[in-house]
Amino acid sequence: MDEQRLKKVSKYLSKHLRHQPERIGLTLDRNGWVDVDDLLRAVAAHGFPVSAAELAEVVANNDKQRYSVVDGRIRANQGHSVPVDLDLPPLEPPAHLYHGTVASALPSIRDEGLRPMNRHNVHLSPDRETATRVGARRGRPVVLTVDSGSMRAAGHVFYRSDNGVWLVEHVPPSFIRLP
Ligand code: HQG
Repeated sequence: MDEQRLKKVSKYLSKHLRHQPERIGLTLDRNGWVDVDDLLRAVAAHGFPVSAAELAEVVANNDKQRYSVVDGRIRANQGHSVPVDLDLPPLEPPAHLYHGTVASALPSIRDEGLRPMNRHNVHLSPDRETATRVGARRGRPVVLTVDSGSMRAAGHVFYRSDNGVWLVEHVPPSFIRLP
């Protein structure tokens, strides 16, 4: 499958496994899983046929490992806006994590800290390079350093998705180093 098709299928999957499953008649279970067969039937029925081989390739070759397949079921590893419980164990974060954003968000981040916005959690990156890529989706990237070690010590709970994205409910401004 070429890069372009890979990306297109991945975007289509993200849309329906994270945000709008009902749009193609899917119901995710409480942990975000759906049968692969049901998914393939649903996408075909809604005018976007994907073969089992293509799906396997997207899951295996996705640049961010966005999906997991276990026992014939598939889910998105992170990024949901629909209510799902990823059932991740709390994890000790490294001393610092990073968040990629853009300058226009800084005044409000300075006031209220980092908020999940439309997702369930604030997404943090383990390194600056990744955070730079995340920020660059919106314009010229600005990378914030988060004092995750101090946050943990203050009682904030961190999780890490199966594809290595760190998740936390909120980052208060006092734990953010602004540029
Ligand atoms: C900003 C992609 C104003 C925040 C990426 C970001 C990531 C605030 C935007 C994953 C704010 C939310 C998530 C505040 C946060 N005031 N703006 N208080 N708090 N923001 O897309 O972190 O490709 O929901 O800086 O790689 O950009 O989808 O979050 O700019 O891992 O797999 O509000 O999405 O992964 O945007 O990206 P998003 P994000 P996928």
